[in-house]
Amino acid sequence: MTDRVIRIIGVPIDLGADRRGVDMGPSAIRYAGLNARLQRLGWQVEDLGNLNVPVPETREIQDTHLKYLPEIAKVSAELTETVAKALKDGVVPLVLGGDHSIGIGSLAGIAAAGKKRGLIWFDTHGDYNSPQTTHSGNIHGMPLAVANGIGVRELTEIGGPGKKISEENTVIIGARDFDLDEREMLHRSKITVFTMSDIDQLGMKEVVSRGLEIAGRGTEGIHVSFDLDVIDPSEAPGVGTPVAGGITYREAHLAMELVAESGLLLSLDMAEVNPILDTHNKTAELAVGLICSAFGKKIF
Ligand code: HAR
Ligand code: MN
Ligand code: MN
Ligand code: MN
Repeated sequence: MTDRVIRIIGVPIDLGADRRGVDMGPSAIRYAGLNARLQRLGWQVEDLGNLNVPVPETREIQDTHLKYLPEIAKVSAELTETVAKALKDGVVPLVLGGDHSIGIGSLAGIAAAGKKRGLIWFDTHGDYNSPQTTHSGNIHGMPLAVANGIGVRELTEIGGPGKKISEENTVIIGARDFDLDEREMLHRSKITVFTMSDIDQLGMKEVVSRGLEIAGRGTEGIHVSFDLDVIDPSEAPGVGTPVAGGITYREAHLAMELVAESGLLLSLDMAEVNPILDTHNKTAELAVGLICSAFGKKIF
């Protein structure tokens, strides 16, 4: 029954983002009843607690193009090992952010475990900046680029040299806010991008079906990295960087239900919950609901 074990890994990090608060994401998500709800779905849950993450007040920014690089590199390396170990142990890693720099360690951990996996990245943002293209210097705007070998070696070589994703099997869904050079780089890559406009035109069902086909083609399964800011701020106000025009509550659930139905899901990140900006833990509760949908909760 080891395939029915979910291992929760909390990463209370906000060093990758400007706005403080997403470091409290793992607490808020647990408070919303994550463990008990997964157990009710029939999963065994092992909660590892949180990785050790320094708070920004104890550190100084050294490079304004790569804020908190040494600290984020260290946390990412630890997350890489933790995720790789989970996969070797045959359990399902569920990584709770924290800002989306957690994607660096998740994807490096999957690669380090020798798994060929597709990736679906639900996000308002491309997270495909380099130290040259970033306007903010925030590393949470870079994890997908890092996983694809773009950026400084302190980040790209975590878990070993080489790309951590297969571009052909990587899909972004829900994007609506790119930096100009970031957009150019993504156009030049083989990553597939479904924007909000694509979702408007095709519908979420078709977009996710196509995404699963692309991510699942020739792979052992898929990793889903879910940035809560992909959801419209009216439904998910508690996120680090809210942007209008996002997916609805039901579209988000439908996406996760389709992921569950595909049987392809092997690991999951939930990122960017910001309890300070949330109203009565609404966004954290939504995060728990989406995790449950992804892990097989059916309405009927
Ligand atoms: N593109 C902008 C930057 O690089 C904003 C990135 C915001 N990222 C997240 N994660 N919230 O998706 O700073
Ligand atoms: Mn993101
Ligand atoms: Mn985002
Ligand atoms: Mn620019």
